[in-house]
Amino acid sequence: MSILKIIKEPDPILRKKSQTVDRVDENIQRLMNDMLETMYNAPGVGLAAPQVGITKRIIVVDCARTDEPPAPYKMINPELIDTSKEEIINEEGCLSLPGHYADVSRPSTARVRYLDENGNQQIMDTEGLLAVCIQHEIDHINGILFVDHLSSLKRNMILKKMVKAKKER
Ligand code: GNR
Ligand code: NI
Repeated sequence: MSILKIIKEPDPILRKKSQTVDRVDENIQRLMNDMLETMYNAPGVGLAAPQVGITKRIIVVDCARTDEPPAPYKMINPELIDTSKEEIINEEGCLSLPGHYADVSRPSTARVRYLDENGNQQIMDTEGLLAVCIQHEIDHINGILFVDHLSSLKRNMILKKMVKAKKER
């Protein structure tokens, strides 16, 4: 396993729409294991393939609390097939926008369909932080960042700070 480099804003890769995976092979399985290791090392509760420079529709999440056993999920071609009308507001952060946090409103429950690491279709009903996190990761594979859900004033303030931070690194 290896820890991958996490791409930060501004980088055009983060704005690309990721490609559907048509075959789940050993390379995809290795990538997902590396993504989980990279996510735990960061640390974070989710990671999408474009954040490590690979524009494929792959996400990993683990939203277990620290007092619970690990609950990693590897999801290929994840799709939201149903979301609640009711929304919840959660403070979000992103490993590609380090140091920036803001309240985001999203559907409070989501039904997600995906392929697991063996290429088998799964359907999972999610709520709470897991539902939020999966929606945040599916946004990434569509080239969307959590700041896109904010007012343009708040979004531009964060994006400008990221441009300035890049010049200083
Ligand atoms: O680590 C993360 N925490 C988080 C908190 C609230 C909502 C979403 C997230 S995902 C984020 C890691 C990340 O950037 N994933 O793409
Ligand atoms: Ni993110």
